[in-house]
Amino acid sequence: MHSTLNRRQFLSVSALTLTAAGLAGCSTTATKTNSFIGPSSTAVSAAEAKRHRTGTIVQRALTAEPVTLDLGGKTAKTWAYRGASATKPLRGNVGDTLKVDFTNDLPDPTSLHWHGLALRNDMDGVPSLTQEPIEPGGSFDYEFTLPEPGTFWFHPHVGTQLDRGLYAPLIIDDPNEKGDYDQEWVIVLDDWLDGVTATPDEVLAELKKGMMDHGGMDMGPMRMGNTLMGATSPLLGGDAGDVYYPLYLINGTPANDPQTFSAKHGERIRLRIINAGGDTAFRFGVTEHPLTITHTDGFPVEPHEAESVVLGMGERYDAIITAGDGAFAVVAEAVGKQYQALAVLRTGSGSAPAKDVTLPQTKNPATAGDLRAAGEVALPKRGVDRTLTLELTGGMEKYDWAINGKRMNMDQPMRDALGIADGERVALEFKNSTTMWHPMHLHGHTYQLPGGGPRKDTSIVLPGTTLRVEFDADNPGRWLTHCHNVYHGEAGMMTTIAYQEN
Ligand SMILES: [Cu+2]
Repeated sequence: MHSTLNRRQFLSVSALTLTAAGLAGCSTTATKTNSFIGPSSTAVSAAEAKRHRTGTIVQRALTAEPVTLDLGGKTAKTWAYRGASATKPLRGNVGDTLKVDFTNDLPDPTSLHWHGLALRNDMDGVPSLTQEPIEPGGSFDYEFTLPEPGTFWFHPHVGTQLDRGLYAPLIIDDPNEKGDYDQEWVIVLDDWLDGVTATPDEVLAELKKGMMDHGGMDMGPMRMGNTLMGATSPLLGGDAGDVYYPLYLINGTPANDPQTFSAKHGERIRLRIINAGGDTAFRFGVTEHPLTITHTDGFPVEPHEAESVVLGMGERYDAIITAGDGAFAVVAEAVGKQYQALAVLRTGSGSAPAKDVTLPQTKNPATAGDLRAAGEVALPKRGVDRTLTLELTGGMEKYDWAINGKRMNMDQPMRDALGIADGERVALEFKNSTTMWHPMHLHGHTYQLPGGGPRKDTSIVLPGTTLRVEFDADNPGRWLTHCHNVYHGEAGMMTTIAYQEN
């Protein structure tokens, strides 16, 4: 039997739970906790009412359920969505209301998080922070205004679930944008192990047992159980990843069964590339096709030519290519891991590219630091009202990844919350004091990188470096910021940024 909470019921349950969580928290912070705006506050509905709305309702049904996949001849039991997938995105126009009737047919609680959207806080899908977990057999109606056009995606915000098949793109169109291209392909990159070598929960348990520091090894990546030792990359400033994956996928298919994209010679193709991986940065490119990068994390940038581009987990890049004559390899190299995902671009005759085809290495791949925000999305110049320093701490030995030395406990997500006030310009300083890179993600906002850099919601922070970004506090609520390495996040590298009550 399905239990359904309508919006009003869930809001009251949610309010009670948050109060209880605040009281149960450390007594010295209980007062502070209660002075933050909650997801059901009038400030949240007031912010929603101010969003541009078309009046169109896009209604979809989505079910999370156990499935069996054929991955290039390997059978994998996993969890996925009925109603959306890498090749079947959710899609709407900016200003439309997206209504998703979501059912949980998984054996575990779950939620839907809409990655990158500055949406209303009570629809952000973070259990015990913005809503109750959706129990097995339960359902939940997500309903919110699509706030910005661009390439987004969604996944659960519970445990390691996103490293199963639980993800799909959410594409938001701007009907007024004159897209100068003939075709559009959504390209979802993923590292895969679920149901092949282990479940993500088993991997996390293994990682939590701890291991030796695997930096400084120079014999290349070495598998030990489900962990990967010695996977390093100069591009990532050291350790590339912790986890051994037997497969790398483009749109759900591995390199031995590649998807073929068909086009006509000379057509301009917009690629919307999404890294949905759990522990892998990808270097993406198309052989013999320079990329013109036009967007990152949904927001336009000044067009930038590149041979390839690096995406951390959670990042998106849009790029235009002009299709050549023949058959070409669409490659996503698992950075530092010596494997790659593959698809084929075909416009004419010619043999399919070999599985071990490599991207040219004549130029450094593009990263966010090479890009500049398009003028219309640059933040207006103003002084910073508040600076929050988030020191990224922890390591492989104890698997104690944290922010400011504090590991998030999702039973008490407000315990160490950092306060901000509505209307402030906030600087976030991600100071990486670990020996590994982290793709840091902020919910509910899109910050700007320094020096006129791009607007983004997920950024690679290299070891030993500090990345300072700025955003305008214009979306009241309680928002996570965390490492999008799902194992680091789950180990505790998360914190909450919360709007104070006026
Ligand atoms: Cu991390």
